[in-house]
Amino acid sequence: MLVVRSDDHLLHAPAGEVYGGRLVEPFERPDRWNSIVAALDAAGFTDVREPEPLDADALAAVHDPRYVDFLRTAWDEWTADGYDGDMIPTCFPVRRMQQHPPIDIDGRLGYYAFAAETSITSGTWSAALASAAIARTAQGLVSRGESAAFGLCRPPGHHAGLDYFGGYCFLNNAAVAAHGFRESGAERVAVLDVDFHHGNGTQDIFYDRGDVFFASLHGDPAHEFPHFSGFADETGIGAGTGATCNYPLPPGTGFIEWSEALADACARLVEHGAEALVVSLGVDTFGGDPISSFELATDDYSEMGRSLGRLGLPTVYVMEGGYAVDAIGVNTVNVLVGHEETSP
Ligand code: 6XA
Ligand code: ZN
Repeated sequence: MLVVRSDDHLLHAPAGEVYGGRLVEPFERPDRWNSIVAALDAAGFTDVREPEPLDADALAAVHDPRYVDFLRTAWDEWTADGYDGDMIPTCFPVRRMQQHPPIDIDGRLGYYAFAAETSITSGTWSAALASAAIARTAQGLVSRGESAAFGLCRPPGHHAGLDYFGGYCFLNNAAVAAHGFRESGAERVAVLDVDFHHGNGTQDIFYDRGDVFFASLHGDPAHEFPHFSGFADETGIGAGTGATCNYPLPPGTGFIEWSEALADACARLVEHGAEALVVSLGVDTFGGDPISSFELATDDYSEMGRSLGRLGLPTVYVMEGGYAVDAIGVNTVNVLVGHEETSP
């Protein structure tokens, strides 16, 4: 399987993350990438490509252009206002407040954020753009005939919605790939999100579209981030009615129960007629993950990959979460190897 990756991820390295009332070392940090690359190298995934530059239309198709402009200029506006720390949102437009972006950058930061653990730094825009370009490049390679590709995206993307960031995500890489498949001729596309957290951003972007089916298996938002999205009764709207499918699962979920949900999600996406598949691949479902509560084991990821490969669809994997840094490489690679074992 081809791998698409870029050193530009290094440009995004916030100094801290708001967690448990403290500013701690971010869980989503550059050495995650090193762990995955080391495991890819060890497993012989040597066909590595750099991302091609992203055309502007690819972002405009899945994000509000005003939000993209905000991300592009945010750091310069922040420093022009005299600030020099990372941009951490602190004020949000909650119920019964005005829902429009103010002029000053502090206000716009809160307007476009949905969570405060995610900072914007001097290099965040460049890193996020490269990450989205990785997803688009991987999709392009698959649309041109590769059976599957892995986009080692960092920062991740599945929490980034039409016009908001949070959960370590800025641009929605999976959505860029899914829309890319549509542009390349697939009538129907599926995004399957196996990260521990609900892919609220991907759901948001495709919620009213019938051409992109979205399924997510995740920690029940009654207990887990992103708290306000990912419940089973969120099933799509308008033309997208029935094309969103959520599997909220309880803390302590192990691979047997998780696999039952996966089988159901796979049956649904086949039923939907998907001609191409984007997998939001987070491995924070691992039992040793420091911020999650599922109990998957390293070998389970091989079986997960075999199940996904059996779908026989042109597939792009995009990297999402996973924070047990020593284990995420092998867990990720196990999925890709499993996929190759069973895909036609
Ligand atoms: C914030 C937790 C963010 C989790 C982000 C993630 N306390 N998403 O892994 O997949
Ligand atoms: Zn996650």
